[in-house]
Amino acid sequence: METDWGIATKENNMVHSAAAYDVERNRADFPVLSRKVRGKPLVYLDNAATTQKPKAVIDRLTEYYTSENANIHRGVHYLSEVATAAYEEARAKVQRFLHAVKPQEIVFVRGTTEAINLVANSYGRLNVEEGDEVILSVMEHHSNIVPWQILCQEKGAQLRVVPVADDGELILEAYEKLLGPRTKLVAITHVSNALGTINPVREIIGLAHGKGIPVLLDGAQAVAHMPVDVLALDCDFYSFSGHKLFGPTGIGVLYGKAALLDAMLPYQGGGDMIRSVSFEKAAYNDLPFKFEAGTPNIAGAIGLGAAIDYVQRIGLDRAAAHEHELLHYATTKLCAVQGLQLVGSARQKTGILSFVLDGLHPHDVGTVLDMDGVAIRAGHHCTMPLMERFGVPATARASLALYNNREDVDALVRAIHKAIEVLRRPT
Ligand code: C6P
Repeated sequence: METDWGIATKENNMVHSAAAYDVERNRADFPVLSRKVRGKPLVYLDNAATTQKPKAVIDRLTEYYTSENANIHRGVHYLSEVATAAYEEARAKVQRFLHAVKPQEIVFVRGTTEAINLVANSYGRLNVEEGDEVILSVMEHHSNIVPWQILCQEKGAQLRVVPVADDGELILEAYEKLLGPRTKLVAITHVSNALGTINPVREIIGLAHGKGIPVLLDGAQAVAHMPVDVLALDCDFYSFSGHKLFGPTGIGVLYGKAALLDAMLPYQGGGDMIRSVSFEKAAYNDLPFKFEAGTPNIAGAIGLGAAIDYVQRIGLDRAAAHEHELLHYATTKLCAVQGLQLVGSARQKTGILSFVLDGLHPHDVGTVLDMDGVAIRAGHHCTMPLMERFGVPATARASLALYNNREDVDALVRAIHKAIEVLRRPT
């Protein structure tokens, strides 16, 4: 079953049992959630920045370094074979997770940022020329702005930007008008990290493909919160970071359609991405190795595979339903706080609650919340153009994950009341 919002529920993402969603059991899987911070129980609501890691992932990393560590694709010895098999199995897990056609379409990178830089430097350099255009939206993370800006400056091309309505939804009519004969690529976030808006990516892709334009989706804020099916979406590139999916830092994924990746030149040169080298020339390796120069983050990829196993056991569709219910609960509670304004109220949202409090700086709010063990993020969230659009320098942002519960939200609201009292107290 698929929705207009690009959310697919397929067998692969439903390997969990039909038992009721047990958030307390999920919490117990994450060791850090039982620690105290500043003498208070940790209330972790900074999941859009990075998620915590379940014991299954931590154990897999320990197991790898304890008994499997070796370099891959190179050695003739036993450990190298074991490590290579584990690394490639992780790639196959990502392929199944995203519903990609084949593992060759999965390139391991450091994270979303590197994935987008790869596309901008390789696909972009080859296909964007003077006078061409790349379409982004106002709600993009800097990682999906700056690489395109650098490319456009180098080529004499232009960025065209899809506006956002007051509720945080993209203005699709404006997007449609921007698509033109000079558009070489559309690069749009699947889910906004600062607003929580789930963009209508199926429609966005359909409109672009209608004019023969490829689409890159930034899935950094999507993959931990909904099943994603790149085949059903028919997107051309999809990127995400392992650390936002309960996996390790320093590992991420670029999905690309094989035909596009095949036609692209390497992004970086080095070991593993070549077939042969002389001082005159190099012949490049097959996909996906052509894009994986140097020793990769082997442990990271294997840890990401364990994270994927973990979320599939939980069931992303069930996690999404839980987070949606919690978002509704939190929205109602936050809206009842006097002087609090939510930024971003799209009809389709993940569990991101960006807010400002009358007369208080979000950084001060974040600092006071931290004194109560409540971890949120305050700042521009690497979306400065979006902050400008909403006329705020920054917001405070609480972001939910599959292990958050109503007690977390209650603690957040209590801490906000306290922050208001402390920060408004005359000195
Ligand atoms: N957003 C946040 O607190 P990296 O750093 O490469 O893993 O991910 C970059 C990135 C790209 N796109 C989106 C939509 C993102 O949310 C992020 C990371 C974090 O919102 C850190 S700024």
